[in-house]
Amino acid sequence: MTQAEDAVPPSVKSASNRDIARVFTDIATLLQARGDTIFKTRAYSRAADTIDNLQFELADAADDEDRLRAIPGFGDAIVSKVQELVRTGRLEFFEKLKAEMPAGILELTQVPGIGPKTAMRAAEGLGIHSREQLAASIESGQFEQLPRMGKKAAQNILRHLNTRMSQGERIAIGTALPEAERVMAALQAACPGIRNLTYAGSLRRHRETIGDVDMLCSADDPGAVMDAFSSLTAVRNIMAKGETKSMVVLDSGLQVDLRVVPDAAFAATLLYFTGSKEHGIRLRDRAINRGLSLNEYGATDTATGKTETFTSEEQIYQRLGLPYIPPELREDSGELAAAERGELPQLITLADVRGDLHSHTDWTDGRAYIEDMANAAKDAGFEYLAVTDHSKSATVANGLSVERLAEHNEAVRVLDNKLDGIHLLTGTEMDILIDGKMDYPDDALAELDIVLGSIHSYMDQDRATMTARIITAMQNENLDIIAHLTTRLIGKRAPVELDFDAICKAAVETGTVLEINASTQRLDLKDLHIRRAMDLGVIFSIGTDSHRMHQFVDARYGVGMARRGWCTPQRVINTLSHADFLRFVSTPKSGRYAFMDRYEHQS
Ligand code: DGT
Ligand code: CA
Ligand code: CA
Ligand code: ZN
Repeated sequence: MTQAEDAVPPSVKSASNRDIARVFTDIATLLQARGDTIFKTRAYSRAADTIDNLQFELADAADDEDRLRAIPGFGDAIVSKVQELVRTGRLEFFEKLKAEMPAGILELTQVPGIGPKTAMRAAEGLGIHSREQLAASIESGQFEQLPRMGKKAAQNILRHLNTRMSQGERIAIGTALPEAERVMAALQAACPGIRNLTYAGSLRRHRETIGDVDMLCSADDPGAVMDAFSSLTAVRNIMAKGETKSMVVLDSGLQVDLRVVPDAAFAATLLYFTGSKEHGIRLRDRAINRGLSLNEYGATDTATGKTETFTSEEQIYQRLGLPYIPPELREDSGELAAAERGELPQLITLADVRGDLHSHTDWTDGRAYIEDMANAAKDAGFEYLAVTDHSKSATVANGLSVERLAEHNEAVRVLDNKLDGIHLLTGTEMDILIDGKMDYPDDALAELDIVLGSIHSYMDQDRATMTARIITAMQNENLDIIAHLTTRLIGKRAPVELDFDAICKAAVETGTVLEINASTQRLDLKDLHIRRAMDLGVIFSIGTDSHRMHQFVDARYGVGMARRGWCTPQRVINTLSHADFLRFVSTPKSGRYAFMDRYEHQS
C-alpha cells in the first residue's frame, strides 16, 4: 500500500463544524472504498450531515458530553472522535485509515461519476492516484476496461475532469465576493480615513470565477492603509508590500491586491483596473483618435501635454463621447458599438427582482421550515416566494409523493394566509423524466401556482436525446419554467450536452420560461447563454434555489449573470408585481410571451 499526499489536508487546522463534517464524510468514503458495510459507513455520513446543520459550534460543546450525546446519531464512537478533533485538531483513526488505503481515493471520488468502489479499483488495478492520472488513463482507453465502466461512462468522466481543470485556480464568485466584502469591512474599520474603498477587476464585472481580487481606495496616509491591510486577521501570506500597493493571500487561498491612489486619480484608476483588458484597450484607441492619452491619472492631451482629471467613470466615458457602460458589459463583446449607437440595454438590477421562484424547505432537502424560509425571503426584500420542493422521483432529495404534495400545498396556503409582508406560491421543482414526461400527473400539476421542471437524472444523454427530452417537457401546458437548464456545477460538473438554440426556439414557441439559477455553485443559465437567449427572444426567471435561510441573498449572483447577458427587467417574469405575476401565470402558456411583450412596451 502506498501513502502519498492527498489533495485533502492530513489534519484539520482549527476544528470548525465544517472541518469535522468533512473528516466524517471522508471516513465514510474510505470505509466504503474498503468494502465496509453500509451500516457502518452510514453512521459517519449521517453524522457529517447532522453536523453541517447544527446551530452551534461543536468546539464550544466538546467538554459537555451530555450535550454531544443529545445530538441525533451521536453515539460513543462519534462523540469521542468529535472531542479528539476539537482538542487536537486531528484524528488518529482517520490518519491510520488514510495510511492503510491507496493514495488518491478522496481526490478521485470528488469527480462526478467516480464512486468509492471505482476509485479503489482505479487505484489498485491501474495505479491511478490523481485526477491527472485518471485523465491520462481515460485518454489511453485503459480506464474504460474497468468492471461496469465502458467507453461512454469514461468519456463523461473526462468531460467533468476537463471542467475542473479548465477552471484551474480560479475561485467561484460566490466565494470571492463575500470574502472581498469582509476584507473591505475589516479594512474600513481598521483605517477609518480610507475613502472610496471598492473592488475592481473581474469581480466588479461579475465574472463567474475570479483569478484575483483587485481593490482600490484613496487616502491621505497610504502607509497606514498598507499596514492595516497586511495586518488583517484573514491574511495568510503577504506577497508584496509597497508604499501604495500590496498583495496578500487570504486563509481561503484568495489573492487580493490593494492600491491607494490620490482622490483625483481614483476614477481613472478604477476604470483601468475594472477592465476587461480588451475593453480598456478599445477605450484607449478611441481616446487616441481624439488626441488624448488615457492613463491612470486621467487623460493627457497629446498636443499640449496637459492632463485633465475626472471625478467619475461617467465623466471619462462622456469625454470619449459615450454613455456610461456598466462593468458587467465591459468585455469587448459589442458594448462600445452599442454605446455609440445609443443602444445599450437598460440592465436589470437587484431592486427590480420582486419575487423568488425557486426554494426548498425541510419537506424535501431544504434545511428550514416553510415559515422560516418565508420570513427569510421577506427579510431579503422579496414580495413573494414560490415554495418549490422536489418531486417524487428525486428520492435522494426526499421528493414528495402526490399525497405529500397535496399536504405541502395546504401548508403553504395556510402560511400564506397567516404571514404578513410576503405572499407564498405553491409549486414544485419537478424532475423531468428520462423521456421528457412529467413526474406528477397533469391534474396534480394544474393545482400548483408554479411548476419548475429540472433535469436531475440521466444527465449523460447524447445531445439529440437530451434536446428532445427537454423540448418534450416544455410542450406540457403545466410546466412553466425550465430550471438550471444545463445542470453544470461550477468547476465540478460539466453541463449536459444540448442544442441551446433549439431549446430557446422551443421555449418561445411553447411559452416556457428559462430560469437563471442564482445558486452560487450553479449560475445556470450563464452569461453567454443569457445573451444568446435574449437575442432569440426568450423570457427568464431568476431563482435562488435556496435550501437555507441565508441563501436568498444569492439573488445578486443571478442578477450579475443576467446583466452580463445584457438582460433587461422587462424580460424577467419575477420583476412583475405579485398581482401581475398572478395574471402572468393564469395566462395560458401560448399568451405569456405576448404578456411580457406588452409589459416591455408599457415601461
Ligand atoms: P482575473 O483576475 O483573471 O479574474 O481577471 P481581471 O480582469 O481581474 O484581470 P487582472 O486581475 O489581471 O487585472 C485587473 C484589471 O487590470 C484588468 O481587468 C484590466 C487591467 N489590466 C491588467 N493588465 C492590463 C494590461 O496589460 N493592459 C490593460 N489595458 N489593462 C490591464
Ligand atoms: Ca483580478
Ligand atoms: Ca490582479
Ligand atoms: Zn434542481
